[in-house]
Order: sequence, then structure tokens, then C-alpha cells
Amino acid sequence: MTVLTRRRLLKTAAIAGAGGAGLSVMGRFGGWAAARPEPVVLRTAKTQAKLMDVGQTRDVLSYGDAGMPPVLRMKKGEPFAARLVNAIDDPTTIHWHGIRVPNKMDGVPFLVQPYVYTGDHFDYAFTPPDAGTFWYHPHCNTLTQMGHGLTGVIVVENPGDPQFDAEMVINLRDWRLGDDGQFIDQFRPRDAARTGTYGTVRTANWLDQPQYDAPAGGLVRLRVAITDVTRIYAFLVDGAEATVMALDGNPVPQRFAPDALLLGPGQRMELAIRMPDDEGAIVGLRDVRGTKPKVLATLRAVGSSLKRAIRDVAPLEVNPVAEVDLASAQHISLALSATAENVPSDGICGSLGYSFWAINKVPWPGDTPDPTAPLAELKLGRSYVIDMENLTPQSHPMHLHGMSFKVLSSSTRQVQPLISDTYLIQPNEKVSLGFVADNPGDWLLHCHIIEHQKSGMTSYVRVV
Ligand SMILES: [Cu+2]
Repeated sequence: MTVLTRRRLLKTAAIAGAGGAGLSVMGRFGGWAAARPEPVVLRTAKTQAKLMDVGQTRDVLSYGDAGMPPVLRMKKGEPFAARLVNAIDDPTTIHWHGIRVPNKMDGVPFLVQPYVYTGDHFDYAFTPPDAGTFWYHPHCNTLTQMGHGLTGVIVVENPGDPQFDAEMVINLRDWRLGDDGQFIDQFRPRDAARTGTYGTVRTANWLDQPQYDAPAGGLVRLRVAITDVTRIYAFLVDGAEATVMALDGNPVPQRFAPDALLLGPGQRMELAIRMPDDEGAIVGLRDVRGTKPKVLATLRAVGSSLKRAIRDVAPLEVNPVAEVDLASAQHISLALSATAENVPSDGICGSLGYSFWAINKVPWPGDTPDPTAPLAELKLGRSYVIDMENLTPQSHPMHLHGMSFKVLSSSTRQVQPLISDTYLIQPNEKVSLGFVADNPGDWLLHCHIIEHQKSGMTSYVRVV
């Protein structure tokens, strides 16, 4: 594994800087220059936000000076560039969750890039191959940085997308705040060893139950991303006809109504909603999981009815993900378990100081480079099937970086052949996920309940 020294790190930063300067010689490089976009500046900052009635919450982190991190819009097959400028007092990076980027752009410190220290910057550039709903977040000290606000949604547009009368993006997340509206401890060890530590304040787009206007009788494309560090949701829409069009950035083969649809941290869904005909009618997006169900956000019908029909929504274009060859695929067994170990470990990238979880009986010490080796070395271009078994009483949203897999089968339920980057595995479930190892590099495979990730449920595969 690549170990980055401070010296090498500075060299890398210098190269990144030179890339930025290259913008000034655009005219000399014809097509290359024309294709190179102006970078979006994502500047981490400490800010305040009104998350509770009692007043402003301090020590909130965002990209930009105020409000939640911006929704980033990209276009499928068109180059995108962003400059991360780090203005917080902690090293950081950006990971583009679900987007199949080149390895060096994946944002995992030490595995693929150096830390971006306070005052430094890093230039990200890639061309998103897939259209859909994705998200971005740091991969350093993630429980704190994401817990305090650094989670934003990405929309990758496709010019061939069906037309809607309105589109909305909802970023779902919680905050660990006390009665005074200020941050409390981000986790409790006894909860980290179970489902993870839940937030105390729940928001949609950093608001409590926001309401958005949408045309009566119109078709709404609602993009929802769970960017929370812990919470699993069970989604329901009431007051309107709704259908799930896409999950985790990819169209579903068969559309279905969100009837307590379970999705975990890191997952996204795209709904087509047909608004009611009557002006003022309210549509609710609900979480019905657990003992405290909640209306997350509402839509209010406005104007006279457009009289659309949900069946008129054309299919979304399938993303160009290589088809797994099951006949030649090699199988990789993966057992998720709890571990008896409970010892502090020195995670370089924000370990919690505990080991509670393991993959194939090995608890990983966070994102440290040594002495750990990849879970598996995969041959570029070859097909693989991950046979994953959950031996714990908790659910785990398992996320693979860099490549999308197809859900092949489950031991406990009927599954559609969904293409995804995150699979929410249930207790006692065995699932088979097939993919083509077509993206070279070191790719993390981890639980997206961040406390689980940071206390052992992390590994990576190497594609060479
Ligand atoms: Cu987990």
C-alpha cells in the first residue's frame, strides 16, 4: 500500500497546483482545454446554523460560508472539476460516494491521496460515467466532520432524462445536539457496538420538516439522499401516488411504491410523485421505522391541475455498468461479525479507539495503512461475486468504492437485480453481489454506519 510521507505529499500538492495554473494556457491545447471545466470551489468552513428553536448551533461544518453544502450538479459523460480548500482546523478530503471515479480522485487518505491539511487545497477532476443521485463527504475523521455537517448531495444529469414538472433534492441527516442546541458527544461506545449512536435532531435540508411547493397534478422528481452517519430509514409517501424510479444512482428494473422501503446511510432513492389535483393538498415523505416515525418533508400542491399521469414517466436510461459474467466469476466470501476485542487502536483517520466489528474475523483499525493488506487482489477486467453474510443482529449498509455491483440473490428475500454501490444487509442475511473489476486501484469496502466503519468493519480490495 502507498504510504505517503509529508515530502511526497507536498510534491503531490504542487502537481495539483500546477494543474490549476494550466487553465491559463487553455488556448494552446485545443480540445483538451475546451473540455476542462472551471473548478467548483468547495471550501470547508466552520459556521453556525439554526437547527433548533433555542438558537444557533456553533461548530457546524459546511462547504461554503453559510447553509448546508451545495447540491452539486454534474452531467453524465462531461468533465467535472472541484477544488477542495481546507479552512477548518483538521485534515480533510472529499469522497464522491457512488461515482465511479479514477482511484486517485476517490478521496480516501493514505490509501489513494494525502491528507489536505489546514490551508492547503486539492484539485479533483473526473468525468461521471453514470447519471443519478450521489453524494459527497470527507473520508477523514468522518464521524466528527460528517456529524457536524460535511455531507452534500450530487445530481448527475442525463440529457436524455424524462421531463418532470418539478425536481427537488432532499438531504436527510441528524445532529447530536443537547437541549441548548450545542453539539454533544458524537457517539457512545455501547451504541457503537450495536446500531450506532443516533442523532437527537432530525433534519431534511438542515430544516425540521420543510415544505416545498409543487404544481398541482404535476409530476415531481424527488431525489432523496441519506447522508446521516447512523440512521436507517423506512420510507413511505402519503397523499399522492409515488413510485421508486432509481436507487443508489441507478434505475430500478421494476418500479414499485415505497412501502416502508428500508434504506441506510449512504443510500439514495429517486421517486416520481404525481401531485394531487387540488390546490393546497399536502404530500408527506415519512420515515415509519422504529418507535418515533416522522414526517421528514412535505410537498404542497399549487396552481390548477396539470393533469399528468405517473405512468407517463418514461424509463430512465440504464447506466453503462459492465455486466458481470457469472460463468467465469470468482467468489469472495465475506463474513460480517462482532468481535470480542475491545482494545484501543491507533487509526490514522479518526478511529474511535475501539474494535467492535470485523470482516472475516479481522477488525480493521480504521483507515490505517499498515500492516493491513487488501482483503482480496482482483484482476482487472475479471468478474467477481462477493458472497456476504451478516452474522450480527444489526443491519449494515455495506459500501464498495469505485465500482458498481449487481444484487444477484438474497437468502431472505426476493431481490431485484439492482445496480448499486451500497447494500443494506439484514441480520442473518446472505447476499451475492456481482461486479466486474474494471477500475484499477485500491477500493474501500466498509459499513456506512460510521461507528461500525471506524471500529472494525472496514477493508479494501485491490484491482490490478
Ligand atoms: Cu454496520
